[in-house]
Amino acid sequence: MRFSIVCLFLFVFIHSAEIMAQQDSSQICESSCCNNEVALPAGVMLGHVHSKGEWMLSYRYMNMAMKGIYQGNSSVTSDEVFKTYLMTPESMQMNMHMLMLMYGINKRLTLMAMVNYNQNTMNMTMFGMSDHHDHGMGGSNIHQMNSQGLGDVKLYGIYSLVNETRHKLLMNIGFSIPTGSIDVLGESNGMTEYIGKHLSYMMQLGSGTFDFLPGATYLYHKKTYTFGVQGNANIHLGYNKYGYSRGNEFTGNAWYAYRWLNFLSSSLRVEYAISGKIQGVDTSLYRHNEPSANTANYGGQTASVFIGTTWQPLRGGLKNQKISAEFGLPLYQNLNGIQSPIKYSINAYWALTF
Ligand SMILES: [Cu+2]
Repeated sequence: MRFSIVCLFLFVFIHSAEIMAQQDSSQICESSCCNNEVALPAGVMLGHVHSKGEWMLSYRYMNMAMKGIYQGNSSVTSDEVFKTYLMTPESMQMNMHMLMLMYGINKRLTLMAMVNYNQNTMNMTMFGMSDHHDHGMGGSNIHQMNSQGLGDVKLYGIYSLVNETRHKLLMNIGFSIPTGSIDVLGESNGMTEYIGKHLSYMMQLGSGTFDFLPGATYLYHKKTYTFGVQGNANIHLGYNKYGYSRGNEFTGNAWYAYRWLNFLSSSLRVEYAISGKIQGVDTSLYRHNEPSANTANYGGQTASVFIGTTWQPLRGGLKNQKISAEFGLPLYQNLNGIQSPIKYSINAYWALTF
């Protein structure tokens, strides 16, 4: 008897505390519902929906720097690479500028269109001219490859399956349209091996195929923090006009974001990505030029950790805007064949809701 009274008391206590907590957050919610939740980290896309008729314009900058040479999960010397290839990678910079537009069809479904502008730079050393063999030739032994232009256009539908104060479950389905060029040629003043010829797969701006992009996000919201997990896949449908298909990718994310002040939050995120080798081959590429010209040197597994911060004013003239940034370092990399490993990543994000 005593036990059941205690139980009843506990139940009423917990239940009313829960109702109070919900009322509390719904009161804040009235003014601007979506702004009330602790923001997603800068590198997480597709983790939210909009209310009916609401628009959002956003810009995301992603930078990835690669340096050195890995075979599997450890570094190898350039001499090792020269056993098979004429050139060896030194470093690479990938810059992606993404412009996104979102629109809430109704309270469950939001559509998103995204267009990318990509800039890639790869530095390589020629066989016989690496530091090891160099006799005072200075920096002239570094050869650079560049590519830039529009990437693939992506269209998404994001559907809210569960939309409670605490728990949110979102599903997204997207398609990538091959607007990015896979015809990028070497510059006339560039490396002789690539003048007027296709640059390697990595330097091309798109996949050349239609791609299927399914994913899901789960969010656990509290007043001051959010815990989230997200999985996204990129499945390349068929082969492109040159007869190859990029390796399918899966990316998993888990993060914790904590709000210190009304307008300021920090996040810690772990990202795991796995991708396959390129299937098929671009027969115009000579695969012994350098590792990225060989389809065997693509794909693998990487795990990275990101720290981030978001500035999101809840009131005032800038309350419809959000700015966030993230810095990431690799924890683990196991790459297929010979590749340049990731050194660091930077994500920056700006959004305007209207
Ligand atoms: Cu949005």
